[in-house]
Amino acid sequence: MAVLRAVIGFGANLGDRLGAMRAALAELAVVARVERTSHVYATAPVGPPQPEYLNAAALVAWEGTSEALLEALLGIEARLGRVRGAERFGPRTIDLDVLWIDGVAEETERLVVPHPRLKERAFALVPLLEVAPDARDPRTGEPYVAPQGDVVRTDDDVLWNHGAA
Ligand code: A4P
Ligand code: MG
Repeated sequence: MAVLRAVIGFGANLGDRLGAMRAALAELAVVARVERTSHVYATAPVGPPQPEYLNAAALVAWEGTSEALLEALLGIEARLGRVRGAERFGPRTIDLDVLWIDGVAEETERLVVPHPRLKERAFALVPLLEVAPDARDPRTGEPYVAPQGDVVRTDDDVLWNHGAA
């Protein structure tokens, strides 16, 4: 089975945001090899008015198909108690997205890779480039460049605390 090199995006803007992100990463580490994790970024919400987000990213090696990776992420979201609201882009306790897979461009009913709004989203691209600075758009071969956005790096890592002495 092929091993995919993938970047998973983490987002949360309700409840114990950092706790939910760390719990999601711990679950992800059970099924994938986590190779790098980013700092946690405080980001202004994009979409309807809602609380501020935390966003982060993890670079993983995934043994299996991209669809199976998505299924694993949806399972983690469900176990962590995410309730999908009616509102698109609305608030969430935990959102796990397949942001990018090395060399893969695909579009099925269930999964679009790279994430369709990746290039316009600083809150996704800034953490992605922290864990995969060499990431390129699989369609054009161009390196990604983070757009301007209201994204502030915190002292926390999604995995452990860089800030602690
Ligand atoms: N799906 C298709 N492609 C993918 C992919 N690459 N990764 C499908 C993950 N899922 C993908 O997802 C709906 C369906 O998308 C999934 O079942 C899967 O089959 P969802 O998580 O239920 O829906 P959603 O997240 O509400 O919608 P969407 O369009 O994914 O929202 P976004 O684009 O993720 O936006 N502002 C800040 N600052 N930070 C954020 O993280 N996030 C959003 C959500 C809005 N504003 C934000 C943030
Ligand atoms: Mg999502």
